[in-house]
Amino acid sequence: MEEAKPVPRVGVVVFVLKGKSVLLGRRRSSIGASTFALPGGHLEFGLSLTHTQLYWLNQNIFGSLALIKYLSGAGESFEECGARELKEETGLEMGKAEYITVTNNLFLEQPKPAHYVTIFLRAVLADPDQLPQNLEPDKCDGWEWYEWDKDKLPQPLFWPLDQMVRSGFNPFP
Ligand code: 8DG
Ligand code: MG
Ligand code: MG
Repeated sequence: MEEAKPVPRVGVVVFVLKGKSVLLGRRRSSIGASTFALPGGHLEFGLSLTHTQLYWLNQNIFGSLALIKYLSGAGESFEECGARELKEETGLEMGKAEYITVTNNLFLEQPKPAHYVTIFLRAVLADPDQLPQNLEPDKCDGWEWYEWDKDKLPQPLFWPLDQMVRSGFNPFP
């Protein structure tokens, strides 16, 4: 069988802000292994229906996007994705969140090269006292708060994040 051609994917990652600090974890995943990165993951179509069923719904309920989303689970928003990934990876409940920037990253150093358009959100916690847990220990060594100061951030940072720090980017409003 012919090998499928790679396509870009969408990542959604979250600067969880607490005081002067952000939440970082050392990755175990193949992309960026052993570097410190933000919580986050892939934007999902979230489809519990087949394409045919989804098309039928769209034709028959007069294109009400809210109702189609409700019935099928399709079409995750950036904020829904960020909140879901944060919860899956750390157990934390995301509070108020907003989009801050997007980057276009090519990861060629992998046996399976990847291309990600990465959406960055900033968010606060729903409950500022809630503690992060390492819920995916196969993908991350653990989560800690690190002060946003280029001399105090842990090293090495995941390179997309490292590039942002070097460019003087600041996730705080
Ligand atoms: P999932 O199965 O839970 O959906 O995916 P994941 O295993 O949690 O995905 P991920 O690798 O953590 O995130 C998806 C991609 O987003 C990652 O491979 C590359 C891109 N990405 C960046 N910067 C960052 C970052 O700081 N943190 C994370 N987690 N991903 C990032 O470009
Ligand atoms: Mg994930
Ligand atoms: Mg992840």
